[in-house]
Amino acid sequence: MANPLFDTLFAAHAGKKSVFLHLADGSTRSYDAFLGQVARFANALAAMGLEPGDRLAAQIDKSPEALAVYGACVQAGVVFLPLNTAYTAEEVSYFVENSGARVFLCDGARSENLKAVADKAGARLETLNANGTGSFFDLSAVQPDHFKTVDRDGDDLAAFLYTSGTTGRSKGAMLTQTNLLSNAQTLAKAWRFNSDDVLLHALPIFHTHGLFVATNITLVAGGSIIFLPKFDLDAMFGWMPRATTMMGVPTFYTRLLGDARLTAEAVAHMRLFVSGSAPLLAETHREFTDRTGHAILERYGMTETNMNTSNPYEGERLAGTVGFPLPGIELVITDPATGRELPQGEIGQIEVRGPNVFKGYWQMPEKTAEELRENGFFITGDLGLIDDRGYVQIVGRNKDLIISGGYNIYPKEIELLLDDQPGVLESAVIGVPHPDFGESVIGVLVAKDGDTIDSDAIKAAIGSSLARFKQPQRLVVVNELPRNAMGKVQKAQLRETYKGTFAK
Ligand code: MCA
Ligand code: AMP
Repeated sequence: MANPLFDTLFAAHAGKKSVFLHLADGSTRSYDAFLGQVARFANALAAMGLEPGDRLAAQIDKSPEALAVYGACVQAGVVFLPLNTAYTAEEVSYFVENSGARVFLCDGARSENLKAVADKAGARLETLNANGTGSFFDLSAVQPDHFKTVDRDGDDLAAFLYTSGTTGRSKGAMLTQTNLLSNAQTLAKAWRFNSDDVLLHALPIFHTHGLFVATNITLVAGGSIIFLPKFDLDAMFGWMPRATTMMGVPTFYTRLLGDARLTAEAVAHMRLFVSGSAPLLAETHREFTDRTGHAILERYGMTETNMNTSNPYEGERLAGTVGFPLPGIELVITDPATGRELPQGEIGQIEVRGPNVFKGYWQMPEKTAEELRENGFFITGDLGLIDDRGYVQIVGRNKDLIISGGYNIYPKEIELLLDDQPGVLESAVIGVPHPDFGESVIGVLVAKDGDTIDSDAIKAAIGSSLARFKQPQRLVVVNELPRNAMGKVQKAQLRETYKGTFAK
């Protein structure tokens, strides 16, 4: 037996003195030092009594140690559950409880606030701070830097990533070792990653993009990462001359384009720019090529599937498309009503099948059955077509979802909160174009008969429950919501009405 994910991504680099991480302060972390930290953390997990298959939830800032927690979970066979650092205690509480996490790692500054969350869920609370210190680090400091890797099968779970649903209730997507490993290997090959690559990494590491796509690919290739705490234009331009590749959400690209420092000379050392997590406007793609000579490579993925399609490394990277299905991954367009496959060129729902597709939603067999067909095809909820050259185009969504700056926001979750506010009869939450975030959130409210709505009071009230990035940028009060003959709220009409709200 072995542990395919750990053996390939981590153990393969044992003893290497070469740089794995370049840090913002100019220091570096070698592969060897990083793996020592991983092993000490894995020993600490075992010392706490965690067993293979147990879950560890982590709401911690981006740091080399945070990345080492991921490695330690893989080595110890523990299922890693990273959480957005913007989530409120109320939001986190659901994930920790629902996953049955035995350990919950948080930042020391938030531990007082989150103690009740851990206690309620029966999880052990430990801290890990952005500078690498904390009670979990202390536990690990006395541990040896060798750990006997726990045997795992490709079908065993490696991570849970929560993704919201149209009902407003988040679902834990169960990702196996094979899901993560197959995708990392496929992408490393497709995008020609090698040990000389230096990836400019400014994404958060609690989502698929920053953790699995960016980090796992670099680990497969044995390259190095410029590991920045967050996206910051000065840091990006400062480090760019030392990087060979960058991955980002469309907001990264529009922000780079908005800065006069983006020139062909500034990116002369780069061989590849990748974009994903949200639609990249064709206009952004073209402007970037005009300014730098680089055609951004756009790809398409999901939490449940990792990456499904990619524009070609060699060959035309077509603006407004997400390229071709990756090797080993099937993609079909089907009729949403019948599930039957549609001819090339017709718009329908996108379904995918392959080793990248997750195992199902944690303890939600009905939800899993609704989206994951018995024949292995996953219904993505995205609408698209395959053009006459085989390029996949995403034309819309069959699910009520807003993507703001690469973060997914499910209107239902916000509507449920708004509907509970004083004076509110009902609400509709929509996404409208935003020059920086791609889309931004607007809440449309209807008052109860004879009541008035205090928008400021509502904004303040929902602030403690809802992560900042999900909060409506604007609340508007209307007499009634537009409905069709069936009584369904016409969100398309609302989006049309408010589309100019954030125009440049
Ligand atoms: C921050 N804020 C936001 C967002 N981010 N508001 C709306 N949408 C956002 N995405 C708010 C904060 O709450 C704060 O509000 C203010 O903006 C400044 O916060 P700061 O942290 O300084 O923000 P920023 O540096 O401007 O961040 C914008 C960002 C960041 C760089 C675009 O959101 C980001 O790194 N996004 C990447 C997300 C990502 O990795 N997605 C991948 C998902 P206030 O001032 O009011 O307090 S994985 C996925 O989707 C699939 C699998 C795939 O295909 O990859
Ligand atoms: P998540 O559930 O956070 O993994 O978000 C996945 C969703 O992001 C997909 O279902 C798409 O709607 C969207 N997405 C990801 N990449 C792209 C892309 N390149 N173009 C358009 N939408 C994308």
